[in-house]
Amino acid sequence: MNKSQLRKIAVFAAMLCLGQLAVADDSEGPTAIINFQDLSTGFVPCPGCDPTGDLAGVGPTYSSRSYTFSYTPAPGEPFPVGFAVAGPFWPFNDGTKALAINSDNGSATLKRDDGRSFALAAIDLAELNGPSELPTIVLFQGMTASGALVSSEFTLDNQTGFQRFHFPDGFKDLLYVQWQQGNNVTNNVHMFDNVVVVATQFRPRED
Ligand SMILES: [Ca+2]
Ligand SMILES: [Ca+2]
Repeated sequence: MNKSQLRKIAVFAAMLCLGQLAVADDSEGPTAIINFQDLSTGFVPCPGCDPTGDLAGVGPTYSSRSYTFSYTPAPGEPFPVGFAVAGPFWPFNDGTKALAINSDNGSATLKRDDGRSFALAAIDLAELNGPSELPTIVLFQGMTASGALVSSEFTLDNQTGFQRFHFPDGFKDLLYVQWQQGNNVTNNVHMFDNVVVVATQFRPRED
């Protein structure tokens, strides 16, 4: 067993210990999967109804499980549109509810509500408007508590429906993660779901 493997085992053991502490402090545990299922577009399917009606604005922020996604308008965006929820009948969705940055070049920032650091483990990504002649590439950039920048880029399969992407080891001890919607000129637009986050820093019990 080499040093790198030993280091990984040590980190994993430390995370297990942290996890047990967290369960003592936080009834929801350290891991959260943010799935957007509490959102609604108000769309009711019916014969002849246009399923593209199953998309609705959410506003500039969305909060769940003590995390918040914040919308940053595209440069020069005159009337910021915020996030949208794509419902289960959206033609390019596959039966779930997902969030989208609702403007070309708009951005999302994910943070913990208490400002403490977290790890980002995985995210599901899909082409918002289905397959395209353009590639769908999403670049995630984060900053750690020590000021280091981390990034990871995922390329989607250009088929309707979600794929799960796992973040590299460096996506931990993060203060925030940001990513941008496609520009619809060189990069197709995406939506996201099932964001798996792990709280890695905890409030002392006396707080
Ligand atoms: Ca969902
Ligand atoms: Ca896909």
